[in-house]
Amino acid sequence: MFRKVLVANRGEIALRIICACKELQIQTVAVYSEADRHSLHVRFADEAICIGPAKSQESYLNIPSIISVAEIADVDAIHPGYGYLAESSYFAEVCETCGIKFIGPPAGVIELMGDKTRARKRMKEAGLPILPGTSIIEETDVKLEQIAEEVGHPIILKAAAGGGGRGMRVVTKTEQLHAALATAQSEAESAFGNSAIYIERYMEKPRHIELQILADQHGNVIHLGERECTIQRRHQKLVEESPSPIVSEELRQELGEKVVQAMKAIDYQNAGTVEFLFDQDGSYYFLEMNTRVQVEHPVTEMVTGLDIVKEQIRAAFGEKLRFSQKDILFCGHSIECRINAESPEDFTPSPGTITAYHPPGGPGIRVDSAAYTEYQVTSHYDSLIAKLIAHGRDRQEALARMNRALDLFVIEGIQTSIPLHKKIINHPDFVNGQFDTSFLDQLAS
Ligand code: MV4
Repeated sequence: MFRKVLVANRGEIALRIICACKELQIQTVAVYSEADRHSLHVRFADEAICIGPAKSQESYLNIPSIISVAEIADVDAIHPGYGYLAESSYFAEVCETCGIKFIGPPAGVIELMGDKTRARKRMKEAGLPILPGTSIIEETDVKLEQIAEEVGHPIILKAAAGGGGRGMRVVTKTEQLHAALATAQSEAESAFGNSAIYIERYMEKPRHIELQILADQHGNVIHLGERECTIQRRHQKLVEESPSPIVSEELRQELGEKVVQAMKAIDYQNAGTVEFLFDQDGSYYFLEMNTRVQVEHPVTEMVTGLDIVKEQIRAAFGEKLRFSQKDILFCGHSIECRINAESPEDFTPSPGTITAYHPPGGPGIRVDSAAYTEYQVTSHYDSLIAKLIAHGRDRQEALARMNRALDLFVIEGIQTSIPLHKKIINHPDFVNGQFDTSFLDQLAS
């Protein structure tokens, strides 16, 4: 097994990766910014090295600094977590060149999935249904209107280098098309340094459901079922669960088989997530793929009993998957609430010092967090302070546990999304499992 791993991240996910390494008896090296000197990932790693100032660009995104630390500390591998460099094919390539194992898929696969139009085309060839759409379009394309008509209104403009919902624009009338395209292109250029835009048929009130997959370096691929991620606000997920209330055992098997086949077709390796949009009539379409461990991976861990981060490390080392699909059993139901430091009024970030912190525990409760009393939430980083995960024999028990855990979660000194989470999980539509992407808009009004 690897002797030493560098954790190229901060916060709860850095801690989560350190936990996995400890269980595998792997030494860890933390990297941290000047703002994170007193962080728990620094305390619990075997070694910790400062890589720059608070600004992410100069620290957690600073490839030369991170590679220097990897060389000096003599690590075998780097785990990128999520965000930051996790989906940088360039970073994965630099690691490969330096003889450091990047814990994730090969650079070429990250690059393929990072281009959302290439990913669509490749996944269609591999047998996944996709929405009607185009490859990259140009302002100067003759008969742009005709292309849009063929795709079918309403349409949505998306950034080819985007993902996760950023830089999307819905167009309902042909007359708006040219203006919308120009805006989308300039937004994509400033957000991703790439102005490429493609068109997709717009699905109204969909559900977002994703499949977790695991693949080794020997051609074996399995899926770990789905996660329901429809409850989002401004493309930030707030509540996730597994299984989805609308996925039957037959559908899970059908989706799983298709996704495993598609992943084999691209020689996928390591953990990954394939996202789908589900329509009201039950039809589903490939949306995009995330080539990293995701924030919401714990709900899958709770229902499968697997440790996805340890599996990522084992796969990256070259071990064979120790399970075949029939060994994966789904047990009970799990729900995650992402507790953010934010104002309940306008949902803006609420930085400050946590003056009291007491996380809930007890049967069926898990908290993934790097917070503590006196912890300073800074505006330099994202506002996630804890992931509260409940597990129960069924959805009803998971919900009851989540409810009491939200009641017993003490976080003082800053404002949090806990009141909003209580409102969401007690709403009749959520309790009944009947919701779509408009759920939060309706909750607010
Ligand atoms: C869409 C869509 C409707 N039609 N694509 C948002 C997240 C990103 N991964 C893709 N997103 C969407 N893509 C087509 N063709 C609607 C959304 C969308 C959404 C999806 C899932 C959950 C919440 C959402 C909120 C707004 C938009």
